[in-house]
Amino acid sequence: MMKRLLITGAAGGLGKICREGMKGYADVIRLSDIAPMDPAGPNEEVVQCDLSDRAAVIELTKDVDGIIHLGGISIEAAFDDLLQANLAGTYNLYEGARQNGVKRVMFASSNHAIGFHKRTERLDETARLRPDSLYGVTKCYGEAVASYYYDKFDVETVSVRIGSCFEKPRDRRMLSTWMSPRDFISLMKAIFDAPMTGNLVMYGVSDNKSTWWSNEHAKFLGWHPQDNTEQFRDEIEAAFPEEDRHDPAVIYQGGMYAARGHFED
Ligand code: NAI
Ligand code: 15L
Repeated sequence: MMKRLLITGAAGGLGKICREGMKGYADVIRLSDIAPMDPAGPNEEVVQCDLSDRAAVIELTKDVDGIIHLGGISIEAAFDDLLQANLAGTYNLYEGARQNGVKRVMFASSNHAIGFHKRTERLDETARLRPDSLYGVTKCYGEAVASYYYDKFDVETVSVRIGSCFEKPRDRRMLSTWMSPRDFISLMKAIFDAPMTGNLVMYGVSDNKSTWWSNEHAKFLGWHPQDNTEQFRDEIEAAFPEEDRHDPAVIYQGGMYAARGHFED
């Protein structure tokens, strides 16, 4: 069993799911966020920390065996904000991992790293990076940092290009991109159970009938998603009008992220 697992972004949506779902997975779970969190329960440590503060992050990653890195800005935003939270934040995290000998990181990448691919394409890990937003660009950067820290320093990473991880799909697009919280947690466990991962890029998506992404190359993880969106299809199709296939938000996998103009204009 792992001694200490660090979860960044622990006050966020996925962070809360992880706090609950990973209970008992390690002797100690260290929870961190810039925002306040509920007080530590049994076998938990709570450390409030800004990922852009390098010295604090080096301290945060001490005596840690694995990291689930969820912290950062999770939507499109101004470059200067992304610069601190996602670019400096991810660099600091990997520096901490290297300096403190952390073996493996799960990096929460996003489908917005490849969001300018069309929905008619089926992608695997070899797909060309086609970010659909400044936010998506920061996820490409995170994947590149992970690659560098593996090749040069042996810090393993699984970069998971998460689709849409919420309780239920929220629109027609999410019938293809949805990942259930249950599948998210089983993937986190599979990532840290695996004897080795190297530097792996994969998609965080449930077993949806209409998926655009293939995880054939990641089968060695032994992860089998249990859920799919067919149970929600009738409800979603009744609630949202039929899509216009000429609409860029429908043409591209990133949806509105691809269709919107530049955030800073
Ligand atoms: P969220 O926005 O609910 O949580 C992110 C957390 O990071 C927040 O609690 C926030 O306070 C924290 N944070 C932001 N800046 C920080 C900083 N400078 N220092 C420390 N903590 C900071 O987002 P959510 O949905 O929980 O996503 C978690 C991760 O997964 C994010 O990296 C996001 O980009 C990624 N992701 C999530 C998807 C989803 O469907 N929920 C889809 C694709 C990627
Ligand atoms: C993401 O990367 C975001 O963090 C999340 O809020 C959703 O927008 C998701 O992608 C999505 O594409 O549905």
